[in-house]
Amino acid sequence: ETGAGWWRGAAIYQVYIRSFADGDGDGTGDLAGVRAKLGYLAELGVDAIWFNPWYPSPMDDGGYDVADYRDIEPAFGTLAEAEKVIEEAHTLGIRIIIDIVPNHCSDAHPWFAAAVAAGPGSPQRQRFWFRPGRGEHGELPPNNWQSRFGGSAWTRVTEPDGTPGEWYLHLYSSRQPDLNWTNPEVAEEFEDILRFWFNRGVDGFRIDVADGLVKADGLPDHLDPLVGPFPYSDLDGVHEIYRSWRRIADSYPDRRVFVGEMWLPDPERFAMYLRPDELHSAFNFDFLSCPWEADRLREVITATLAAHAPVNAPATWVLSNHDVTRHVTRYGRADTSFSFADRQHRAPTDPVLGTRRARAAALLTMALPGGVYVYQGEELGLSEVEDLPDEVRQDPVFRRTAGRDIGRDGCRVPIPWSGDRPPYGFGGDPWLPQPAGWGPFTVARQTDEPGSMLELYRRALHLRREHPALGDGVMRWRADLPDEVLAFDRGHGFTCVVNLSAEPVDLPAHQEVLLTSQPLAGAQLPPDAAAWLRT
Ligand code: TEU
Repeated sequence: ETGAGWWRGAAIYQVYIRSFADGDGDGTGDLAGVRAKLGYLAELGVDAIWFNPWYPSPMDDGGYDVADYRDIEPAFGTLAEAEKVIEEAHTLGIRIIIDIVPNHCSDAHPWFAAAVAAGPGSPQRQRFWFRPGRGEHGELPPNNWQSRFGGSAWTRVTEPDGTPGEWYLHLYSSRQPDLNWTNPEVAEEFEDILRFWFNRGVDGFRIDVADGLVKADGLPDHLDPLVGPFPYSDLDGVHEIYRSWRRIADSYPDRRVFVGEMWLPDPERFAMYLRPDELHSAFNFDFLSCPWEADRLREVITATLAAHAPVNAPATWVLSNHDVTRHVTRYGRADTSFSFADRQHRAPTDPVLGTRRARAAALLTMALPGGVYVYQGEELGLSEVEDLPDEVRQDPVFRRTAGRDIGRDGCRVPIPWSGDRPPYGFGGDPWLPQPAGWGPFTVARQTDEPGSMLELYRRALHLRREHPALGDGVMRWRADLPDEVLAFDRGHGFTCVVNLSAEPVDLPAHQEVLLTSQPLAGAQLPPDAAAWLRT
C-alpha cells in the first residue's frame, strides 16, 4: 500500500448472501453459512467482504427492496449474528462493507404504508415522489420516465377512500418507491442509518445507484428515454449528499469508506464523485463492459487511470457482479463486450475460450493499480446459468420485460462447495436450481488442484499481497511488445503481460515467472493468456 488507506489496493470479495452458503438447510444462504465460510475467504486471501443487502426485505429485488435499514433479514439471521460476522471477520483481518440503498426502499417499509394511508398532500407523501396523473382523470403517468427494469416508472395507488389516486415514482420495480431526497427527513434518516452500522463496526458502504438520488426539478419529461442526459441520474445535487456522508465516515477514528455504484458514460463526471470530501472509490464499469480486445482495453485502462489520478482516487476493477452476465460466458462469445441488452440475445458462448480469457483477465485486473472486486463464484470459474426454467426465475427484470430480458438470476445461482450433484454442499434445496454439471467446479474439487481457477485466484491474491509494487500505485505501459499484447510494469521489478493476439509471443526479459494463467509453450506466452514476471 502506498499512502494511508487499506481500501486503495484492497481485494474485496462480493458475497450475495442468498446464494453463498446455507447454514440452516432451508435452501437460502444465510449468515450462519457465511460464518462457516469465513476461513475459506481468509485462505483465499481477500482483504474485505462486500455483502449485498442483508436487511429485512420482501425480496422483490433480491433485497434491494429494503423494509428496515436497521435490522437483518430473518431468512439470513439476526442482528446479533451480523455483529458476530463483523467481529469474526475482523479477527481474521477481513473488513466488512455493506450495501446501502438510498434511492428507494421497499413498499413494505413503514414509511410507504404511512404515505399511502395518509393521502394526497400529507407530509408522509413528501418522503416519496407522489404526483397526480395526467389525462382527464389522472389515468396517465405524470411523466414519460421508464423503469430501469422495463415499463413506466410510475404506479398508481388507490386512495384511502377507495378511488384511483396519485402515482408514485419508482426507477426500479413498482415495489421499490423512490425516496425524495429534497426532504430533510430522508437525509437525516440515512445519516442515522450510516451511524447505526458504523457503530456496529462495519468498515464501509457500497452505495446503490449512487448517481440517482436527485431528480430534475419539476420532474420533466425525458426527451429520449434511451439516451442521456437522464433527468434522474448524475444531477449536481448528489454531491452535497456525499459530502455530508463523508463527514460522518471521517468522524470515526479508523478509516471507514464508501464505494459508489454508478453507471456513467463520462469518466470526468464519474471522477467528480471521487474527491477527498466525497466517495473513496467507485466501480469502474467501463472496464467491465469493454470487449476482450487489446486496443480497447488499453484505452479504457488509460482513460480510467487518467480520470482517477487528478483526484488521487484508486481505480476499482471489477469483472462480474450480481447484475451482469458472468464473464466466463461473456468472454466466450463472438462479441465480448457487455451491455444489459445482451441478455435478450443470449448469443452462443464457448466456455473453454471464455474460461481461458477469464483466467487471463483475473491476472490483468489483479495487476492493475487500485482495488479489485471478486464476485462469489468467479474464483471457481462459474458460467452464467442461462437455461434456468422460466418458472424459477425471480428477477423483476424478467417479469417486467415479460421474459424478453431473462434477467439476472443466471449469475445468482447458489455456490457449489462439494459433492457431485446439487446442492453441492450449499445446504438445502437451493432457491435457484444448480446445473447438473457443476461437480468439477466445487471448492472441494478445485482446492489444491493444480491449474484450477481457484488455485489461480488464491496464488494471485497471495502474490498480490506480498508484492510491494502491486495494489495501489502507478503503472507504466511497455512499448517493446506487439500491439495486441498488453504489457506493463508496476514499480521496479514487476511486469504483467497479457497476450490478446492469436499467436504465442516471446516474454520480455525477466528474472522469474511468478504466475501464468496457462502453461507456457516453450518460453512463449500462448494466446489469451497472461503472465506475471519478476523483471
Ligand atoms: O443496480 C443498478 C442498475 O441500474 C443496474 O445495474 C441494473 O441492475 C440493471 O439496469 C438491470 O438490468 C443496482 C443493484 O446492483 C441491482 O441489483 C438492483 O436491482 C438495483 O440497483 C436497484 O436497487
